[in-house]
Amino acid sequence: MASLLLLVSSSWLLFCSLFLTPVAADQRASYIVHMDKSAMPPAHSDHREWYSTVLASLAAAAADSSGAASGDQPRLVYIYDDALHGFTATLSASELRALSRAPGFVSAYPDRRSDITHDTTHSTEFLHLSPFGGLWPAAKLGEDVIIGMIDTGVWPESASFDDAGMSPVPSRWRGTCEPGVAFPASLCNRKLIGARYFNRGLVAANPGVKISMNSTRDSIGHGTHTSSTAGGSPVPGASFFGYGLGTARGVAPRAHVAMYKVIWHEGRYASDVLAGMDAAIADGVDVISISMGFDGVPLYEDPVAIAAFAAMEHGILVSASAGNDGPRPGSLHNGIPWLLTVAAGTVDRTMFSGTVSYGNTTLTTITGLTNYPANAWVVGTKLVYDDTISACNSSASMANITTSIVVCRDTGYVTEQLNTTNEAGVAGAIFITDVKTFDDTMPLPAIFISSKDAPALLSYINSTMTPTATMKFQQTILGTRPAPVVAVYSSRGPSKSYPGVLKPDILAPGDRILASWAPVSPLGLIGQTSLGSDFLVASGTSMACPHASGVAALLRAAHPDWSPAMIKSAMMTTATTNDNTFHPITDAGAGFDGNDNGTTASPLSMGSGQVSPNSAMDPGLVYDAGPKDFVELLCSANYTTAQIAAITRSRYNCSFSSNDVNYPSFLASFGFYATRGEMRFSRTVTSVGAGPATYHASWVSPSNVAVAVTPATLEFSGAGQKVSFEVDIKLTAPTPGGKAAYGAVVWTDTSGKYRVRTPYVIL
Ligand SMILES: *[C@@H]1O[C@H](CO)[C@@H](O)[C@H](O)[C@H]1NC(C)=O
Ligand SMILES: *[C@@H]1O[C@H](CO)[C@@H](O)[C@H](O)[C@H]1NC(C)=O
Ligand SMILES: *[C@@H]1O[C@H](CO)[C@@H](O)[C@H](O)[C@H]1NC(C)=O
Ligand SMILES: *[C@@H]1O[C@H](CO)[C@@H](O)[C@H](O)[C@H]1NC(C)=O
Ligand SMILES: *[C@@H]1O[C@H](CO)[C@@H](O)[C@H](O)[C@H]1NC(C)=O
Ligand SMILES: *[C@@H]1O[C@H](CO)[C@@H](O)[C@H](O)[C@H]1NC(C)=O
Ligand SMILES: *[C@@H]1O[C@H](CO)[C@@H](O)[C@H](O)[C@H]1NC(C)=O
Ligand SMILES: *[C@@H]1O[C@H](CO)[C@@H](O)[C@H](O)[C@H]1NC(C)=O
Ligand SMILES: CC(=O)N[C@H]1CO[C@H](CO)[C@@H](O)[C@@H]1O
Repeated sequence: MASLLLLVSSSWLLFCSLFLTPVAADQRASYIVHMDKSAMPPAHSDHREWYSTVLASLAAAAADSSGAASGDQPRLVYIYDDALHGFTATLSASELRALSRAPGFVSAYPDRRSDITHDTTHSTEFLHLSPFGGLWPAAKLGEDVIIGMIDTGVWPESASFDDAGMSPVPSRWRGTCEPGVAFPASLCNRKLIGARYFNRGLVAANPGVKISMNSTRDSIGHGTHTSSTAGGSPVPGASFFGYGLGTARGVAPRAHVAMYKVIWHEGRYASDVLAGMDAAIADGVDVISISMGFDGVPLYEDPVAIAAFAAMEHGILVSASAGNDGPRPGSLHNGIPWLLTVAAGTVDRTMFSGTVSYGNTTLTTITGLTNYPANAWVVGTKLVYDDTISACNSSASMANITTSIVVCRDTGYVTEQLNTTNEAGVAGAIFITDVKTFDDTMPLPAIFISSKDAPALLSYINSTMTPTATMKFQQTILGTRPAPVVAVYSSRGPSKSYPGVLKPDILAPGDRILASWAPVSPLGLIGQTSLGSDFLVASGTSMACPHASGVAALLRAAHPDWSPAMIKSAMMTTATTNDNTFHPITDAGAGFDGNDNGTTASPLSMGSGQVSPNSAMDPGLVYDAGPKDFVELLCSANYTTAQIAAITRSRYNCSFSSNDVNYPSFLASFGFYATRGEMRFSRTVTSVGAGPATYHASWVSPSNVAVAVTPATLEFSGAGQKVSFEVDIKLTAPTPGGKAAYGAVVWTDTSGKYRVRTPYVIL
């Protein structure tokens, strides 16, 4: 159902998730209960006492009605007050019925367990972050900003959490360093300023469960990776077994980090996620980064949506991963209008390269894919290619060539073939295969070469009695073009939970990202020897999200007065839509994606484009929106009063409703195979540039779409001024193949300094 948004093959993680028996229907189960705090009877001193009293009265009422002596009481698991008003408690069916009649009750639903499945040294440079100009110096590298991570915990000894040179813990910080197993409070410092863990929901649903690491210590690695990506200190000489060697640093290297561990080897529960986010809000974080999501839940039962609404009200920007279920359209989660939804793209570094050099008088060198974890060379070694052994599926057939490099054809079972060649004990293996990424271990020196490079090698082997080759490993190649490319696995819009807003919002580096890891699980293998590493290269929207969170933290430092929506708008309207070849960003999943023609990435895969931190610092105009605007959005969605109250924590009578929130993008839905349609959007922009300015509208549209912007010129006398306009988007003819049409509306100022771009999609 939900997943950790990291793609690492199971053999690298040795990760096992326990499947625990569900609670039988007649027993108590955990429920998340929303209460209307304004309805608290005045007799109670505070909400805690009120909730306890309500629960105690339930036990009595249920015991009376069943006539049974009740030894077993309903139990409070959590009391929430910042992310939502309410609690998690273990209730029987009759207690739940009694509770639903209690004054102040809003709604209740069972706690959700989601099975955890598996679905940077260089990335800061790729984002053009530089100590000499732009957002890094303007934001003092994120000084004084606090990033709250909702994740699997942290490995506090990692060099990324060294606090040398960090400013003191801000006095407004209300968080703690909660002691636990293998995690004394002394492990927090000026970098890692908070560490808390939440598993009471997990334990309540599975009485007697043994928690393998009952503390904030990360025994998975995911949280260590995401938190060091967002706000890790610089670590010179970082690499993953020699690959990607360089200085690893977070996007906001001077920001403080606080970890809220809510994901466990033993499972993940909505009640624990809510508790972690509730605490982050209360503790005073500035940005929340959450690299996971809940699939297929409505907004009013989605813990991320509920807590993110409260976070927005507290001025906290929430950045969340889109998911790794792409390129299927509509595969995205966290498609929540009031947070930033992040898709994953590649960076300009080919991480795992090796070379094969061969020839007699003239040497040919070809580059291939490898992750063999050693700085090894296999020099001048005999090459063997033979039809009888090239399937590389029998170690016996290779018995006589153990001092040679064997050339294998990909039979569709590369992992097994690698295993077989390793078992055979050959000196090395060259695989002819067009696979583009490989996350399993390579236990022997092996390189994948493309079918394009293979014929020359094979004819060389055929041309001489003693063909030889030299293989080199740990080659990291920079300047890969094109980059970024939207990763195949990155989940696509539209959003299922709120289809009226264009999602995802933005693209950030997520593919092959090097960052700190918990050195607990074996990550590499040479022969039969398992190797650990302090760093890991991982891919997924899990890795993209903390890049965006780090940029948001830098913007928070540079513009302390901006609302979360302003920060988000600045990131979106300045995002770049071209790659490093100056052509439109392409989509590795295009072709699979019914919404795309050819290879250009659509806004449904990359949102507004690749985040561009230095431009986001000074966007010219922003689209602001606050809690009231999103309440009007909820009012337009036909939710019940209780459903809206579960998100907003107060009852609104929805006298105003609008599905047209002031969002920096547009989504018009006319239905599949629509031949015509027209939609009007109202928007208000706020000038954040210095002095007077004049902006002119322009747009980019396919031939079957007509766009009109009224007025087409906006005048601003100075910073802070707001001006409104309307955008009419009209479909004049069907889009071929029932696909989505897309384009953009752009405001350009007369000085030529600002370009404020908002994409649109017609579905
Ligand atoms: C985990 O540690 C906390 C704090 O020491 C303790 O209260 C709790 O009972 C522990 N939980 C489990 C499942 O061992
Ligand atoms: C190995 O592959 C070859 C060619 O695909 C096949 O004929 C043979 O049966 C396979 N042998 C084993 C042991 O799987
Ligand atoms: C290996 O070499 C031995 C001795 O020359 C020979 O008998 C045997 O058939 C060879 N095995 C293979 C698999 O080629
Ligand atoms: C690899 O080979 C070993 C024996 O050497 C075997 O136990 C293991 O199951 C094999 N793994 C795969 C993925 O084939
Ligand atoms: C190897 O050379 C022979 C004879 O020159 C030729 O018939 C055969 O096709 C060649 N094989 C490859 C794989 O190039
Ligand atoms: C050496 O390589 C050249 C060029 O690839 C080729 O023409 C020639 O036949 C090769 N000679 C031998 C002895 O393999
Ligand atoms: C809400 O309900 C009204 C009336 O039933 C309907 O016309 C409208 O399409 C619904 N809106 C949504 C977003 O479902
Ligand atoms: C509901 O909206 C109406 C009209 O705006 C207002 O007069 C009334 O006070 C509101 N009721 C509540 C309970 O907020
Ligand atoms: C890959 C793909 O679908 N390409 C199509 C894009 O649209 C043009 C014009 O409609 C077609 O000719 C291509 O085949």
